[in-house]
Formats: sequence, structure tokens, C-alpha cells
Amino acid sequence: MGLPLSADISNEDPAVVKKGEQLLADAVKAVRDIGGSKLGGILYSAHTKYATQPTDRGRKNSIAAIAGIADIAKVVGVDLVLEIVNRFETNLLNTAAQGLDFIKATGSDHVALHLDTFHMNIEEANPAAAIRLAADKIGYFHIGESNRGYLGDGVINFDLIFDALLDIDYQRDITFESFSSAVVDEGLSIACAIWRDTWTDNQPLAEHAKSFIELKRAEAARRRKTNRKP
Ligand SMILES: [Mn+2]
Repeated sequence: MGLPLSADISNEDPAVVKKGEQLLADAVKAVRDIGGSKLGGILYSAHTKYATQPTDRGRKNSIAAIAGIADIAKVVGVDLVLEIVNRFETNLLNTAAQGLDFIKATGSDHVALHLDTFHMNIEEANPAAAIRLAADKIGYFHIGESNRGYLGDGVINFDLIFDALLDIDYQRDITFESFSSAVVDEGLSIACAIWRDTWTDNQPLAEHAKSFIELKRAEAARRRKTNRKP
């Protein structure tokens, strides 16, 4: 999920923040009602390319709102995971370190990070180091290629990613994320700047991703046993 600008909890206007809080509270309850276990995405700001710098007041508004939503989520048994995304999709949290600072400021033990290799490839100096830094604060994980298409068709070094996930003993979900305007919702495709499709048939794409992830996990485990660098 990503917030619209009209309900952006990182806005300076309390009326806009209030709309966002209502939207997030409704979303948490909707997740519970469909039997889901977590709400993730750009929950702390709008999902958009901002034309302005984040402000201190806006950041504080977002922190307070997320702290309140976390209380609701805890009561209804839904995890809250904040997706760290690149500069073109939010102005507030672009790195895992920023995300950790934000979580600390909420004072809540019910907010975790949602990391994504596509975004880390753009923003982190060292994506594997970011994973190790966030460690048990990672509540959800997106595997995506640098062009958001087939895994292995881009520049991301997944060996280093899977070594880091193994090092922190990551046991939660790993979800493959890819985009094609032929399949994915038009609004989301535009927000993610999907202007050309690297695939149109999702079945072989998903099968390939599952095999790729299983292979890379197995290779990382074997490397660890033999103490070999990728
Ligand atoms: Mn993602």
C-alpha cells in the first residue's frame, strides 16, 4: 500500500494527516478481516515523486501517526512493515538507516522494516550491509531486479543479498516483486514509472523467480558451509 497525497501523514496540515490515519486504520482492519498477517508499503508518506523536501514537522506528524496505527495493528494482530523506497517514490525514507531511526522515534515495538532489493540497489551504499544493519527489524522482504523484470536480467548481486539474509537468520517472507503494465494495476504502474514491459506472461515469470530464489538460497547455504566468498 502507498498513501495518496490527499491522505499523506507526512503532510504539515493536520486535516490531511487525519485522513491518512483513518485510511491506515481502515487498511489494518481490512487486512485482519481477510485473514492477512501484515500491512506493508509506503505507509509513512505518499507514494509519489515529491516536488519538495521533507519537513521536520511533516516527519514528526508521520512518526506520531505510525505510532498510533501500530497500537491498533498490535491489538488486531497485524504486523506493520514500512517499505524503504527510492527517491522517486518518497522523500522521507530512502535507506534502511533512515527507517531504523524512524522506528526508534515511534517508540513502538510493533513497527518493522520492509526492504526491497530494487530500491536498495538505487539508494544504499552497500545493500548487504543495510540488511545486516536492519537485521531483526526486517519484517518483510521484496526481491526485485534492477529493471523490475526477470531475476538475473539486471545488475543486482543476489549472492551478496542471500549471504546477508542467511547471516541475520532471516526467517520471514521473501516475496518476488515485478511489474508489467499488461498485468499490474495502471495507477501503481504509473507511480512506479513502468513505461516499458519486460514481460507480459506472469506464469513463467513467477516459476522462474521461485526457482531463482531457491537456487540462490541453496548456494548461499553451501557457501557458508565451505566458507567461500561469492
Ligand atoms: Mn517493493
